[in-house]
Amino acid sequence: MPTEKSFPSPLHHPRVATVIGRWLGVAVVICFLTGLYSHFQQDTPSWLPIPSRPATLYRVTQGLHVLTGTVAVPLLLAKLWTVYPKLFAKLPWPPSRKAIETMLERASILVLVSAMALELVTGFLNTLQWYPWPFPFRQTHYALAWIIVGALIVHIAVKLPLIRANWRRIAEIVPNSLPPAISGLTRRGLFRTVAGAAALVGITSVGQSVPALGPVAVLAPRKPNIGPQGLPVNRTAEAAGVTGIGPDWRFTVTGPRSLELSLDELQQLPQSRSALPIACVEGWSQGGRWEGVRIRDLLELCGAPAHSRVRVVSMEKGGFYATSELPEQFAADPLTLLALRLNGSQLALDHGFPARIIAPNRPGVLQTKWVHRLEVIT
Ligand SMILES: Nc1nc2c(c(=O)[nH]1)N[C@H]1C(S)=C(S)[C@@H](COP(=O)(O)O)O[C@H]1N2
Ligand SMILES: [Mo]
Repeated sequence: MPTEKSFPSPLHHPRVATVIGRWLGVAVVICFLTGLYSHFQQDTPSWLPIPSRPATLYRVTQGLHVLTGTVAVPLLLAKLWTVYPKLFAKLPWPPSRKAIETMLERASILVLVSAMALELVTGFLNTLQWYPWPFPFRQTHYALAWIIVGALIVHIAVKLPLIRANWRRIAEIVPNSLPPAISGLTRRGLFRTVAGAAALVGITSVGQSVPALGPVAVLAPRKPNIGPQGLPVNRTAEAAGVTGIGPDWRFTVTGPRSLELSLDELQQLPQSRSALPIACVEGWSQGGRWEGVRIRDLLELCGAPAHSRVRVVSMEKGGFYATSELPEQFAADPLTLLALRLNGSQLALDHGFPARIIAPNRPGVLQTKWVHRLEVIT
């Protein structure tokens, strides 16, 4: 049975754990905060009015969320490698207060590590649009995030003396009795390797939301410029069971004065332009030039107050995304459109023909496609 002493490499040192832990900590905090923001966009508490500007904020926060989550994978592996000899440390015997404390601490680390591993794996599979589990992804991912934060606070509190003692650089002592094969990699060498690995996975995946890095995005599941009209499709019309429209198709707005408009009539209304991204929760984003009718113009046409909430209804039957709601600040924003055109031509069926919602600072899941009804909620 190995003991802690069976792993003599000086890289299993609290200084190494502290440095890599700091990097991981930064990634986890950014990932947590941007994740909270994304969750609240989709499940908005009444006390939190989310602003509709800056228009590209969600694109940035979600890009950062997926980027920091991805970079956390090599950082977590490196951190675990640094500390794994601790698994073989002998428990103080006979059972004393110290032994119980050690057991409790190990239990909290078990919770932390397993929750983090599960969080990163489910998040990564989500970027692949693969949901091979029976539980709802978002709620589970959200609950795990709080477990991680709780366990992390306990972990940092317990380790605080060690973290403080190793916060600053201390001379590296390489015991000269070690064979060169073990003492070969210095701390600095290890830090460079880990930072390099993290940077590499980051740079080769962030291109799914940063077009300039698209060409090197070999790890990105999506190329943001590939798809009809230069925009990826998350759910095709076929998958959503939407087949297009006939001549009798009417767009309706239910409100104080309800409206019924043919596609022709929608096209005759004053058209506005918005340059806005689709920023998918699954990690890709891409800008588009949209043209269509402002939601606030439609509100005015149907005699609704300028600050009304609007329920958006798709022709898609069932499914999580068949309806959405525009809170009043989004409905009132002049950039929010019932879009009919994308990048200079009529919307492709897969992008929501004949009409879809496009609004600033919102997750892609709320940019409802194949819209045929708006309901004013006052
Ligand atoms: N009706 C409906 N609208 C929808 C969806 C859907 O499945 N059904 N998918 C959403 C998601 S998850 C995203 S990211 C965007 C993608 O839009 P695009 O396919 O035009 O790029 O559409 C959103 N609108
Ligand atoms: Mo999405």
